Amino acid sequence: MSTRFSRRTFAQLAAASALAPALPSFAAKLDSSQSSTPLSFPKGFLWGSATASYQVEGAVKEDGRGPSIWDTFSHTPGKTHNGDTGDVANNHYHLFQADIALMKDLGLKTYRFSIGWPRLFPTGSGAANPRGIDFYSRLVDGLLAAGIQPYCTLYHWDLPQALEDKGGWQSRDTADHFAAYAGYVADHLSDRVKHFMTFNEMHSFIDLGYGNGIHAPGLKLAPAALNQARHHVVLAHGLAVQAIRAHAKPGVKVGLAENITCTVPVIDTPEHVHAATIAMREENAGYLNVILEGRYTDLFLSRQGAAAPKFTAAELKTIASPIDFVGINCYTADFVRASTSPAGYAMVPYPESYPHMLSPWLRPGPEALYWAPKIAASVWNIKEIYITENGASSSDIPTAEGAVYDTDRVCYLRNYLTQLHRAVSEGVPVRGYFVWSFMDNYEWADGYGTRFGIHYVDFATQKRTPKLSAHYYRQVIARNAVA
Ligand code: PNW
Repeated sequence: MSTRFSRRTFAQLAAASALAPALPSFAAKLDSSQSSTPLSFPKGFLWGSATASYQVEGAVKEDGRGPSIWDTFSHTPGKTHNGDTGDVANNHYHLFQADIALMKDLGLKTYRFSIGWPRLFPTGSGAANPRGIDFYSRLVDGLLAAGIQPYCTLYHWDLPQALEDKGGWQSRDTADHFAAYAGYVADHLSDRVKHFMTFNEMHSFIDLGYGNGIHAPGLKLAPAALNQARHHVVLAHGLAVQAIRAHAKPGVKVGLAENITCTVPVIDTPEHVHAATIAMREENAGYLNVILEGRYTDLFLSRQGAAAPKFTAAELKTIASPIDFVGINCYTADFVRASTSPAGYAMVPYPESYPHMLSPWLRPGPEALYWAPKIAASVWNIKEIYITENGASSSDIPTAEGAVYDTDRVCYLRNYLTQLHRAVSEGVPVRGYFVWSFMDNYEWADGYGTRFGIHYVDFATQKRTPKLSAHYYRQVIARNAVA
């Protein structure tokens, strides 16, 4: 018999100790009609959910839409799981009214969607296709009628193929075309949409699409070319911010949604917290830091060496055009420790035994939702933050009755929201949270095999079913508290 664990029950142990008399009264205090003390969020906290155009819309050849790099990439043999494409996806293009009804039923306060650039400009520039904006206009009207605030992303990875054919993000011209497209959207939607995000996850689509080639357009650029493409994207962001301001109705807010490196001190001590603070700037130097500070850090430039991007002072000024809010997409924690190296910090690799969700890269680190917004707000003096994505992939096998008990996703969300609550209670200016995703959808190169939704989608019938996590999130929204 193990010496560490006694076979005696807790009750026997308690009875043999001074605890015994206290037990009945302790039990009596538990009131099963009530939940625990609520971890409440401030009044008006925006509970939302997010999707992206190519991941849910389908209807890729309808109403004059031009092809995007994801149409090309997904139709190239061997690039995606099972050869899955977004041709049909969730057929949200046709089912959006029913999806809005489902959002309303859940109690969503806000919905983050993205606009498919090739619907509006089939070849990326030139004459607009009016049927393109018409779809998003109807989507926005439907959301507003349901009492749901639209948060609109302009670029969630579906670059018009015609622009890629001319160099894509390797070409400076693409930045100008993006700004023209952004201005057009502001012209047509800013009477009803009050929050625009230029890009979703520059870091992901540059590194995965142009760096290691596992996403569209599937290129593996050398470091100098990769840095230049990245520079064109941050420049496109700045130009688009200016174009939106020039075309939008007053009061419209502009920001972006970036999967920053979410630095978390390995231990909550001043030296490691300091290291995580330095790392926040340096690990995000090519993206959020240059956008918010208007300069590439010395360490970034020296780390890139001869491969550093070529830029002008005027470009840096454009890149740093003031924005109103920052969206943080947060899935994992990036652990940081203090170091005596010149950088002053070191990233801590994940041990092999670290658990992950269905996606191997998705290793839960709930403290990221405490530290990342807190450190970002202090480093860059940000006044308005949204968690524009947070969520998890789960195996999501329906029971015979069709229920999906995604308890792992519920635990993930509860743990992250508890940490977010901690940040908000300390006054970190997080104004809203968007769970990724509202429903299972086309998970890029992982196709339909990887599910992130809080609604289960049967892709053969397009039936949507709330998972346990949707019921959970409904409680969070209704109580405005961690449930
Ligand atoms: C984000 N990684 O992508 C995107 O914004 C969504 O479109 C996507 O569906 C969601 O997260 C879930 O993956 C990421 O490898 C893709 O670290 C890959 C990574 C991170 C984010």
